[in-house]
Amino acid sequence: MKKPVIGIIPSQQNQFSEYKLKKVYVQAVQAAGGLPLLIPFSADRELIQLYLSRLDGLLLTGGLDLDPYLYGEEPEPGLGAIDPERDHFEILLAQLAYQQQVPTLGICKGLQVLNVAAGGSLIQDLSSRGEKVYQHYQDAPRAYPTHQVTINQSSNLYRIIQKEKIRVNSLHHQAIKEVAPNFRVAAKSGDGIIEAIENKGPGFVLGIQWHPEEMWAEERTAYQLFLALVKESKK
Ligand SMILES: [Mn+2]
Repeated sequence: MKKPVIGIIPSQQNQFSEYKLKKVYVQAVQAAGGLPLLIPFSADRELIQLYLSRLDGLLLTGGLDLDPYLYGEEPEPGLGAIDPERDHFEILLAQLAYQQQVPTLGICKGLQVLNVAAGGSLIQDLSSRGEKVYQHYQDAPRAYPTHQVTINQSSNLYRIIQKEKIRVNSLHHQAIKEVAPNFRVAAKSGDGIIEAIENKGPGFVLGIQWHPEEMWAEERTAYQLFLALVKESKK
């Protein structure tokens, strides 16, 4: 059986000397019928193109904060740690993948990368917004859903999940500020934070602010996102 090759982007640890990737991302793609392939970072455009030419789909994973310079802002006090090497690689990768209509699912930082790569911006630290926002970095176990999101009924995301309101886990302290022109909002939490974006044009590009990879085994609405990526990557 032919399985679509899904490129997965790792993060770095130990002062950026080692790659690391939570196995749940790999397991979710495997369970959905994809063939996961871990993609190392590169600053070389030609090399990134070569990797992309071998991929049927792309999974952008969670990680550190994005360098605000990439969306034209100076760092605020609440900004967390950044990995400039990953950011520069991943922004270019996301731009090239978008141009070539490689089906892409971005999770957490992955959603933020998709948005910034296409010209959008981020809220650097939600806690600086005071008590008007929910707790978006939960203390609960990672797979446990702690807040609700409302899915826009005219969105592609709604076609995948077929529910208007779902409960999700939440492990982010940044969020989308301005949505990039190519994207539209697909889901929001009750405090007005953007929790999902998707491509307005042709091609499957979906960004999810929560962490379905932590919930896929027990939560159908999380598993459906990986099924959708693999299905689109077979086309
Ligand atoms: Mn959230």
